[in-house]
Amino acid sequence: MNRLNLLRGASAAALFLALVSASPSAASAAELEVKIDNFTFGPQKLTAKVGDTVTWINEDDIPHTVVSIGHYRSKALDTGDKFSFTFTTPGTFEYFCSLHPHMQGTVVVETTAGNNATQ
Ligand SMILES: [Cu+2]
Repeated sequence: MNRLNLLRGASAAALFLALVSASPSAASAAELEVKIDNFTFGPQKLTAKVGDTVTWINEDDIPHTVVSIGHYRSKALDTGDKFSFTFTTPGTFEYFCSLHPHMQGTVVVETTAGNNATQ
């Protein structure tokens, strides 16, 4: 498996990801980014696949959080801070900033089976 060669040099985080990925469909896991700036998540709606990791980066000059009730909750992110979450189930995950609840975004997580061409 080529995948094992990749993982051998990777971080413990990647190894953890491989261990928690019960399904082989997570083999093409990607790293996606959402930037926080000017009280806005960008892109506001992100499409990911099961197994993908989304990292939010606060590029604003005030703290923000990333909260998806029942799924994940970041601490207050200062400027330059990051928060990552790996999506292991398909679905539509709406989130917001608990400090500024009008700041909202969505991550749509699709299954990977037969659907690898679009982003
Ligand atoms: Cu905020």
